[in-house]
Formats: sequence, structure tokens, C-alpha cells
Amino acid sequence: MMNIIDLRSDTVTKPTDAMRRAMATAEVGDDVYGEDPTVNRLEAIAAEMLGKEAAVFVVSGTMGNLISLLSHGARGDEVILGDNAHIFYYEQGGMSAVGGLMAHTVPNLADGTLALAAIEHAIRADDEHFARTRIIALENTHNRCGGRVLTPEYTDAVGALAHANGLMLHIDGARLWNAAVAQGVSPARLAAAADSVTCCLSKGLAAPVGSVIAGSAAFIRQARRNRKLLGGGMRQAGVLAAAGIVALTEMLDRLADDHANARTLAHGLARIDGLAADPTVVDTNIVVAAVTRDDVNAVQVAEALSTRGILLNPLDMQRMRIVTNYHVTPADVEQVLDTFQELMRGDVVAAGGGAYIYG
Ligand code: TLP
Repeated sequence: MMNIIDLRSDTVTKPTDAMRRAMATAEVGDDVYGEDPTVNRLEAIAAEMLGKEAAVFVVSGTMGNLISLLSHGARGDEVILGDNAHIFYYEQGGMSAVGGLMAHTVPNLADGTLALAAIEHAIRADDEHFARTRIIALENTHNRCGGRVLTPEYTDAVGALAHANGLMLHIDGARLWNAAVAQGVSPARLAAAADSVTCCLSKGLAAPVGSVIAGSAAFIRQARRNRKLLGGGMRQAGVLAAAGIVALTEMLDRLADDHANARTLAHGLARIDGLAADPTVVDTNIVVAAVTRDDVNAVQVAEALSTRGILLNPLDMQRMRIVTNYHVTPADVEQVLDTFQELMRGDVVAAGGGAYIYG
């Protein structure tokens, strides 16, 4: 059987043996009553790691972001966020559809930041014509910007701007763990300026399900209400939280391996004729590579690779997103580079399988 190397995302990671053992033996209770000891432990660990008073376990990153925004803002309020933010791009406009919140986008710079002046400019004056600005949302690491990290200093500056204007700062920290490991700083430091942060357990950390939201005790009480509103109140969720505890306590440091593999990939891809990649912008586990040949596009390359057992997502007709993860070894990286090399040397015959365009 062909060895499949799945670089579509880090969401494809499967639980480790330690997770499965922890899940099988987890003590559980009814978490809507606050009686699941394993969920309570996961939430305490997450709150501590993120330097916040409290945390709540939710089904997904999407739900964590939605609950956070609903908990900070009211219908008609505005959220300032990047035009490439996951919340804006990939969450079905949930904050508007469900919460009546309005997106006020400002351009994401290539490094995932928003210019402070652009944020400041987007903050509405107190005038009856305008919606009320209520929230600023950042993303760390930044998915569509290629896994770039936001520094603690930048995040602090945005937090200061938010708070000086009476606004809340939310961080979509789906991959905050990667940002912390890459910069050698604690997740708490990266979240210090935030009023809320959502972090995923089921991406690089390989838990099967779940994310956590962290913030003040009062905020998390409101978040728990909104989780229930959205149907996300789980009962004996300790079986899932058990895997999350393993994720947080055993799986963080190894993210450095994913980052090293991503850098090796980027260096190798940069050397292949017909491809462009910039290793200097690979901060974490995401590589964006472009097809530079005129006779073939990224979708065709992705399709041709899939018939050779390599899966990745085109971002558009030129660019591909390549995500290293727990199951991708250094040997796989070599195999991916060899396969790319061989493919780009000749005619690329696409399988016609209709690769999914992710962007
Ligand atoms: N990102 C996914 C999806 O877009 C499919 C991926 O493969 O990268 N914030 C960020 C920055 C994310 O990258 C994601 C997922 C989410 C939030 C949402 O998390 P989930 O998938 O748990 O709802």
C-alpha cells in the first residue's frame, strides 16, 4: 500500500497511544453541572498555561472564536480583524450570522500583523451614525499568512491600543502553542494582553477533538452561557478532555520537530525549478509554496502529487499550503522533496481528481 503523506493540515493528526489510554480510563461526570473532574482538570491546566483566571473546554476552534466574540460584544457591535483572518475567511461569518456582529477588516500584512495605524483608523468615533467598535481580534500563528508568529511585543501594543479605547482583545490562538515554541516564550506571555484567547488541542498537539477558551472568571462564566446557547454544553466530556490533558502536558515541545521539518521542506522546495518558496518566512509548521511554471497550476500539481501519495491543499491557482504535523517524519520530508523534484522535471499530468482549493 502506498505510504500517504498528509500535509493538508495539522488537523489530520490522530490521537497518540497515551491519549487513547487516558481516554479509556478517564474519570467523568456531567460537565454541564461542572462535575466532570477530567474536564475541570483540563480547564485548570489550560488557564494556568495561558495565564488567565479560568478556561472552558469547547468543541472546536470555530466554536471557541464564536463564543468569545459573542461573549464580548452585542448585536451591531463591530469587530476589527484582518482581511485574511480565519474568523473572517473560514468561519462562515458566524459572528454575523449568529451574533449580529459586524466585521471591520483591515489589511493583514505579510507577517500576519495589522498595522497599528490601520487598527487605530478603524476604531469608530462615538457618533450615532456608526456601529460601536467593541473587539479587536488577532490570529497567532497566522494561518493564511503562512503560519507567521506574532511577537509578545506586537500583541502587547495591540492590547494597549484596545484597552486605551475601551475595546476587548481576542486572540485566535488555534496554533498559539506553535507561536510559543517557535519564539521560546510561554503561551501565557503571548496571551498576556488578551481579554480572551482560543487555543486548539486538535491541531499540532494531536488530540482528537477540542479547543479551550481562556480569560477572566467573569468572561468565562459568560462564555459557558454562550457555549450552552450554541448547543455546545457537553456531558461526560472527560473522555475527550483526557486526550486534551495529554496534548497540553506531553505534546508541546515536539512542535519544534514540525517547525524543523517545515523549514527543511521550504529550503528544498526553493531549490526546485518551477517552484518558489521562501524559507525565511517559515516561522512554524506551515509552508506556502508557489508554482512558477506557466504551463501548470497549483491545482494540477496537487492532483498529480495526490496520485503519488502526497496530499496538500492549493490556496489558489498559484499557491499551495503545506502543513507539517505529528505524523510527518524527516524521511517523509525527503520523499516529498524527491517527488516534487521528479514531478516538476517533466510534464505534470494532473489526475483530474479535482483538488480542493482551500483559499
Ligand atoms: N483551520 C483549519 C481549517 O481552516 C480547515 C486548517 O486546516 O488550518 N483558527 C485558525 C487560525 C485555524 O487555522 C482554524 C482551523 C480554526 C481557527 C478553526 O478550528 P476548528 O477547525 O477546530 O474549528
